[in-house]
Amino acid sequence: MGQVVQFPEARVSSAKDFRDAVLLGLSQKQKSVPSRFFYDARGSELFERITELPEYYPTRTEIGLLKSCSPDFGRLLPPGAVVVEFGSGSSRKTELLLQALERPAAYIPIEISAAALYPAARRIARAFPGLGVHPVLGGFHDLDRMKLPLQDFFCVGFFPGSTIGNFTRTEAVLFLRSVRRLLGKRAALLVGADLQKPLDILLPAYNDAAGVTAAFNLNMLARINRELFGAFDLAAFEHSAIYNERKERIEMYLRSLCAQSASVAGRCFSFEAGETIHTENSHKYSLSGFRWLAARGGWEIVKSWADKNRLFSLHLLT
Ligand code: AVI
Repeated sequence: MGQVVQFPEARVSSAKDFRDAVLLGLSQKQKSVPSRFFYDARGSELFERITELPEYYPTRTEIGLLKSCSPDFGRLLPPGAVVVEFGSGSSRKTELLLQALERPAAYIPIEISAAALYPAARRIARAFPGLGVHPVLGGFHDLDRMKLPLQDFFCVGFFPGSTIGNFTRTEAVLFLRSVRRLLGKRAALLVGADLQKPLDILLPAYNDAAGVTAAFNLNMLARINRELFGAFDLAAFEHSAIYNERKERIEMYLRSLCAQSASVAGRCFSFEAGETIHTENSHKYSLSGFRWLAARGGWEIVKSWADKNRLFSLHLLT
């Protein structure tokens, strides 16, 4: 069995971060709550269910791509690399990358949820004897504060799932620059990015017939009720997901079905009928749009892959 050795913990998102972000977001003209707060235990469970929905093509398409491209990874990336995964969650896709590489030296999963991080790290260590596994508890916001002893290794960053699409373009550029700083010059980065496509495929992926995405979105209010002494009436809000053509992204909202008010952590917020809380952006890239983004983030594309239906893309950057 590979060895699990923990690095010192990075800062973990606290109850105060959640409270401050919710109170600030609900005080704006366009009310909002950052999408990173979707993923409490219930939200993570609902997201796992989303990935299995017939309408939600990204996960299965990306897994298919990771399998079909694996000979390329083995050819393009050097032996003995250290794999650093950002937001590793259950590390399910990582196994495909680790299998494709020649004698990877170590795996460093970086993840905000301890409940996801440590069991996944143990599973990978069991599956890859001889691999050093070093879990780091922390979020994307902590990258600039992190120091990893990577100078002697070629590093392969891994950021699958099109999570980069949940950042605005500015945030995505800053993220790519932070990854470059963390991994150094001798590094590659494998990123999954969802592609632009006809709306009859895209919209159902965020408005599924079984209502799992709606439950995932509404869980944000349930989480506020549970953790911040919130008093949202969940039945008085509905899920909405639209495509913003100009910004090339899905936008998710919670729409108030009537004029109402709700208290959160002792503060009262009013809603007009039809007023929305913005909860998520999910940007969809063209191949050239992603190349532009990578360049601004300090990376160059070595190779890009897409499935035959051009639903999803993987990019190897250096
Ligand atoms: C995690 N992220 C890439 C998902 C997406 O497609 O943007 C989150 C999601 N939101 C609704 N469905 C899935």
